[in-house]
Amino acid sequence: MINLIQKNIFRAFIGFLIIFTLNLYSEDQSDADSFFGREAPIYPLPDNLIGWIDSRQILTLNGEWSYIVDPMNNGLPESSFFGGFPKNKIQKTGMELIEYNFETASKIQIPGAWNAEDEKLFFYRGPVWLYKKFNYLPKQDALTHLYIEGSNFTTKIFLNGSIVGEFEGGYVPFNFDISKYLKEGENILLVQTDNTLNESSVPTQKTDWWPWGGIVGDVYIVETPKQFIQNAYIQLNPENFSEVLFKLEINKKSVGHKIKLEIPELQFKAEYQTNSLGLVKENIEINPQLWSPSSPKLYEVIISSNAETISDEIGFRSIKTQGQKIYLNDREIKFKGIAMHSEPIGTPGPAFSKEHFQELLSTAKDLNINFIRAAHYPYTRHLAKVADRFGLMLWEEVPVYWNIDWNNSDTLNIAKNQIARLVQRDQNRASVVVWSVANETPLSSPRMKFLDALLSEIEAHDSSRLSTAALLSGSEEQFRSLVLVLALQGAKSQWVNPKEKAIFRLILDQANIPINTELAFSLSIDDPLGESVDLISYNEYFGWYYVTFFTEQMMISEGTLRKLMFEIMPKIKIASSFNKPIHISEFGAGAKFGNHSNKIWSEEYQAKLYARQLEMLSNNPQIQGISPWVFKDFRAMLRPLPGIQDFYNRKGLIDEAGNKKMAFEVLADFYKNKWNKETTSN
Ligand code: GCB
Repeated sequence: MINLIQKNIFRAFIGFLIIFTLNLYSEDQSDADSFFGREAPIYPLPDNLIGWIDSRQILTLNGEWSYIVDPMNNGLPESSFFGGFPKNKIQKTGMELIEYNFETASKIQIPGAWNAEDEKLFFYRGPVWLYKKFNYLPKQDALTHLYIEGSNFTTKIFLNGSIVGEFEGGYVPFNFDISKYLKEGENILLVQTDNTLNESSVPTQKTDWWPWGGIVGDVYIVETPKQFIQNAYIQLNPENFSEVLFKLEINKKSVGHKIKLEIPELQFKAEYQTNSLGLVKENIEINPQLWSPSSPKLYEVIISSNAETISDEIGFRSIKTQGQKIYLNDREIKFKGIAMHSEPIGTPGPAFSKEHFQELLSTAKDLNINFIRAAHYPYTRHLAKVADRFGLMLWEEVPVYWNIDWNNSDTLNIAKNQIARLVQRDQNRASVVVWSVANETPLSSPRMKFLDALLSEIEAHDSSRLSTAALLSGSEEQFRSLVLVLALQGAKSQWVNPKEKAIFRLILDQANIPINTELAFSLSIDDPLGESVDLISYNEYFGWYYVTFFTEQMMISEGTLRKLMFEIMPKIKIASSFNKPIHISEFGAGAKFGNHSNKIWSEEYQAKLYARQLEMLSNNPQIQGISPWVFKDFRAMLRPLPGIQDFYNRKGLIDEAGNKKMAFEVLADFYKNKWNKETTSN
């Protein structure tokens, strides 16, 4: 008998040796498993997004997690012969060969970016594994989901050694049904987050913000009944302010599912049943007090079925454009805004919590704003929730930034998924009045097709808000005329030195323009995307970048051109061939807090640029909104200048610690005292 066992063991060992050796030397890599890797398993995609998350049955997994950096991407089951990290082999006797250990690995706080929390990972771009142990008692007759509010940028999830799935595209929430993987007692969740960006990702490789890696939003275990309310939309009917539109969907297409809707403050209570598609669609007569910046009224809305109750605080308002004006609740309004990045005051890394956004928004309110551009990607849901309460209107955006791979259908799918998830999550936020599909995307026909597809995706979910994209505009020819306007100013100005004056005269002579000509620079925003969007948004940098471009060409010093630019700015005309309102989505200048001089990077230069810009913009009647760049200095790999930038973009009105620069007051004063007081009562 013993002999037989020994023989079998010996056979198995020889068999293993043969397979192992064959695999080592196998030429056909696509063949079964090899020493160097295995065929990648299928990673399922997330389920439909669960809405109204804050009122669900939740167990939070926020808090301390362990992490291991994996620059060679060796921990995936498909890339290592040892079975990968998800196997989570445990040391029992001290004789097991294991070259990783999550129990003794360094710890990190989740939500949070590992490149913010570990100095060694500051510039790192690649895979990092996150590990969390939790106790659980699986429920009968219920589903259990894993909900992650945002994870950058490719995320693979394993639970108790099994593959749960994968999600590509950061910043937005996603969820998986994990019921079948859960055990009673201790469970081990392992998440691989990879912040590598490539040519076809969204955003693409080059961005002027930090690619924070890791789980950057809440992580929850969510319990629902087997048949549950997937999401519900309840918003004012823009055509009739005493009516709201109510749409609800359950996870299974079953007819006759009973739903109760209550708005206690309005003494409203009604019951509905789902149709054969599992939907409820109703126009409901109520007479809500409307939400507005001066009166951000929210109502408790409760939805229930036999098995569950969900609720939210919801405001009702309308937003539209007509001709060149914007109307909130049918009253004209201007967007008195500021642009932001999602980074908290005083703490490095991404902003993700209610507290982060409360601090950011309450400081931003000192600017007398009513509007925030949340650039350039979705923030966590807490932003819009806080904005709802603070009475701030919001522009939300997806990271279709600069040059995306317009022809790549995978890229388009990532972007579509991002905008759809953002809309589905924030569709009941009164504060959200603008969806933006892109920032500074160069003209081409594949780009038009791509962006039109994103606009249609929005339309499919929500047509009640304004659509836009921050455009780049102005043809080369238009900008050539800026050279002439600068030359005219230079030829006339007393303070210009004779040598430069002579150059200006020469430029004018060559263009056949007499020195006493009155010529103002006009910029026309005519990007064809203007046809498809409600709001014509435009980023411009008069007084900052739009000077540097011309110095070499004109052989004039940058100092002279900057001074001349400030002189001509108030007369610059900005308009669009589309009969729609213009929103100046960016302008700005870099300044280091505490740096005082009359040179660039000083607070004085930034403040002066703001004064000139605001004069220019208020002289242009088609401009109905602005959101200068930017509220706070933010981390940016493109900004290395030692002593000034040190990897911060310095265009903030406050620095990273919250210190206000001089331009802060210039903008605050403009919004308070100068910009069309009559349209601010809303
Ligand atoms: C832009 C971009 C923004 C940059 C900004 C800058 O036009 O939209 O992402 O950070 O300029 O500071 O140059």
